[in-house]
Amino acid sequence: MLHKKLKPFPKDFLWGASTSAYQVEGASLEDGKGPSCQDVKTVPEGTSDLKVCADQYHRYKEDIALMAEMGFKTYRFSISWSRLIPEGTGAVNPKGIEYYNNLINECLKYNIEPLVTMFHFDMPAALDKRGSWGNRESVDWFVNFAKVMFENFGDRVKYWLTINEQNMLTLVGPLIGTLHVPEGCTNILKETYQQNHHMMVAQAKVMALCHEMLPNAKIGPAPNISLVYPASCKPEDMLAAQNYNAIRNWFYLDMAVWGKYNNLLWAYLEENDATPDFEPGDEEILASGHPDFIGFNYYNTATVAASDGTEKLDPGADQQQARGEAGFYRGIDNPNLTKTEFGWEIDPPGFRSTIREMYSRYRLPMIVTENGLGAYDKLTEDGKIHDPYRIEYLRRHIEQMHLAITDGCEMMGYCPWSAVDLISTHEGMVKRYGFIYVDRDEFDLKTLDRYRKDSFFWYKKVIASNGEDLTD
Ligand code: BGP
Repeated sequence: MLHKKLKPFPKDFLWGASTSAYQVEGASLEDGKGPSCQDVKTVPEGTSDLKVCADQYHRYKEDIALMAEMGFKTYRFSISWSRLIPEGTGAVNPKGIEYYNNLINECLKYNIEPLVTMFHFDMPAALDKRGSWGNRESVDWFVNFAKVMFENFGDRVKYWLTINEQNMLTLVGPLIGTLHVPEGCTNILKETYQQNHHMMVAQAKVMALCHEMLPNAKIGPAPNISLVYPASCKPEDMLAAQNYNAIRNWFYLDMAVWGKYNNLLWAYLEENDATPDFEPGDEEILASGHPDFIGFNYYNTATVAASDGTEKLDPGADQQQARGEAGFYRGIDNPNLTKTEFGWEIDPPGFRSTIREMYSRYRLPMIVTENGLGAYDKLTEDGKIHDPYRIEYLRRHIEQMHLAITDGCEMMGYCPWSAVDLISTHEGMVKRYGFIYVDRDEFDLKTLDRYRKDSFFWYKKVIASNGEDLTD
């Protein structure tokens, strides 16, 4: 659709950016924080541990001041479960409450709306030992954690996100250090989807609890959604695209919005003898949780062809790679797209089609909770970071979001990844995403001082013009 005139961004559009606790905070065992699964995992060779990260725990005031300088309307951060409740259940850590109170108040001081992710890849290690999401009790653990957050922060936090990228936890859990597979497990897929089922039940309960405890707050899921293209117009490729769209994308949103298993996903699980067990009452619980909006992370689309029956799951594949599964789909590179330095395809028009598709399926307002470019930024002698590649990437995505708004899609906000440089899920500190540069290397902590990248000044103009001025 070619538009002659673009609709403006909504006037209360939430411009901001994102981080997650275990990737940005550091202070991993300070002030009573218990370890999370991220603190006890073996990090990939050659990458930093997660002890200090960007040290936001000690530098939040400086970081929030810089976000305010950019004109942020919102800051999406996550709350570390084991900072709040060190053992995951039981005693609450007063220092944890204090830290998040300070962080929230600091945001509000500058009229920055806190957008809180409740769970971002960091199960308390104590609960990991008890089976993590594989233990049915995880539903109650998560509901209790949510209650503690609602009670302590619900007077000031209006926007909540439940589970970050539940689809990636399920599809590539071991890569991001989260999937707990019990010893002797003979059907890993069934175990994985059982864990996933517990997360779904927990999410539905928490959405219902939020509406009950905080009637003025809004809550939604935050999956990673990438529209899946067929490799060609061959009908078999289209069927494969529908398969992978269901497995990767729609299942998670069908569940969050309608409380129902996607039929293609269910058929895939049946085929693999991997359907999860339901407890009595689960169907009702799933149907009782309703999001007010959809948060979603978008990095790029995926492309698949028909399976020829020989595909094997590649254990090294990450969040943005369609791997292929015999009988369902074969992941391929899209020859029409370029890639980032870290091998992720770049597809701004795919952002527009992903938004359009989501809106036509669910008709809920949407907020982009991640989008961004990981790159090897360099600090120059005179304290500058020239990142025209990031400006270009973000500009092209914002243009497409603008077109999607003109297409009639309801967008609430845009929070690229990331506000501040932080540690990547599996590629260390060198894969930088921030508007704010952090002076540290992979293993040398240096000064941890903050520097404004060129993209910082550019994004400030974008926000000041409410998305109208995207020039350098
Ligand atoms: C998403 C995660 C983030 C983040 C981002 C970039 O999958 O929600 O936590 O890190 O991707 O990915 P990476 O760090 O692998 O480059």
